[in-house]
Amino acid sequence: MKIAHIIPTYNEKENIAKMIDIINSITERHSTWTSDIIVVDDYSPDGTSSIVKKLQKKYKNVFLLSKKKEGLGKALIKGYDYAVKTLHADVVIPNDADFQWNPEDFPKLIERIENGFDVVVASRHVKGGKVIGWNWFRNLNHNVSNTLLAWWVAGVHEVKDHAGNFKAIRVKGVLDKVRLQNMKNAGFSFQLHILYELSKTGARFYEVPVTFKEREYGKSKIGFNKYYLRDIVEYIKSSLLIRYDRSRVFSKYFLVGAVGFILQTLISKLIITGRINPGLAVAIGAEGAIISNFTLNNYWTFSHKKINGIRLLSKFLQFNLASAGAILIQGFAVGTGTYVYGNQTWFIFMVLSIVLLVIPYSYFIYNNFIWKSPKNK
Ligand SMILES: Nc1nc2c(ncn2[C@@H]2O[C@H](COP(=O)(O)OP(=O)(O)OP(=O)(O)O)[C@@H](O)[C@H]2O)c(=O)[nH]1
Ligand SMILES: [Mg+2]
Repeated sequence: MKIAHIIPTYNEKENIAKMIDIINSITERHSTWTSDIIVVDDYSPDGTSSIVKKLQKKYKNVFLLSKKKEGLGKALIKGYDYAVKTLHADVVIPNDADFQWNPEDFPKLIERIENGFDVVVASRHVKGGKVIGWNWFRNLNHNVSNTLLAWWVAGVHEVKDHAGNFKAIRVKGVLDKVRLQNMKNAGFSFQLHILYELSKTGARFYEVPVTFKEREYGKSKIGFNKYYLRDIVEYIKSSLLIRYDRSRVFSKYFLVGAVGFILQTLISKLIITGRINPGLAVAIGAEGAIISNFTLNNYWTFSHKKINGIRLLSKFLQFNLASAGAILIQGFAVGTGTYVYGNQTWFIFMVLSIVLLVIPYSYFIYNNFIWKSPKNK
């Protein structure tokens, strides 16, 4: 397995050599792994790059990408891109240089990739994971970005820890599907955005519990500096854009449902006028709507999780079953409503049951059963 480690650096002269040594010594213990190490340095004034250049004489697998200071996001985009397009890695592992994430944990991430997961996130928020030593300011920062923005506003629920850098990502069929060149994040919003982009590829996510501690050497780049406000504004913007993008799926689903409804009405009407049993006519109309819903949803609404080949058949049967559920829900709601309020109210209860019950029910079933992301744990 060809692994590319990506280490963004800004003033990490105390850390970078030790980090490279450790990654290489861990890799040596695994005969089936090879490691490349990409350091993306923003012309650190402390001379980080000259340390890396010296190490390049000792290690042939160390690559240095130097660029002007633009922020963590831009550095990571450059590193990911190099790992995929130039080094043709199988797995990409970004990590910080400062040892807050323990590089010794990287084999645990790879193990899950070898088990078939595509994105394995080192996590502080699953059982067994923890943070040591954050002050109230870092806690507040993290909770606002991770819980309020990433989880609630953006609605990225594939993982619980969205903010960290340390993770392992499969390239083939996953990271190589993400258009890195379209990602414009300058700051730490990249971490959330890349998780979202990866989720759209249908990737299987897993979170490995780890301990995150304080840095021993060098200074943190988080805090009140000239990039701080820019990065926060960008994070809020990213969260809202992700929410908007996700709601596009819902809008498409809604439109497809409306087309299905019209189709069912038209088909039923056409057949009814042709002297066949009205019950049969409505049933044929319903199946017409089911076929249209399934096809349009598969090739449009959920095209990012498209079902292909032989699975189309079993999924179509499942879809019919789900639709039968929707019919039962409507029948029950209209039956009960008209029983209490009289037959003339049937239309009100039909509309209410569609809006309040059938639309959320079907959306849930489609997302979690028919077009579910092949998931998680
Ligand atoms: N190339 C590059 N690397 C950066 C930039 N900002 C931060 N880094 C690196 O990204 C990693 C994470 O940055 P930190 O400052 O440790 O941020 P953090 O871990 O979120 O914050 P702390 O918990 O306070 O350390 C470190 O390896 C930094 O050197 C940047 O603008 N450009
Ligand atoms: Mg740090």
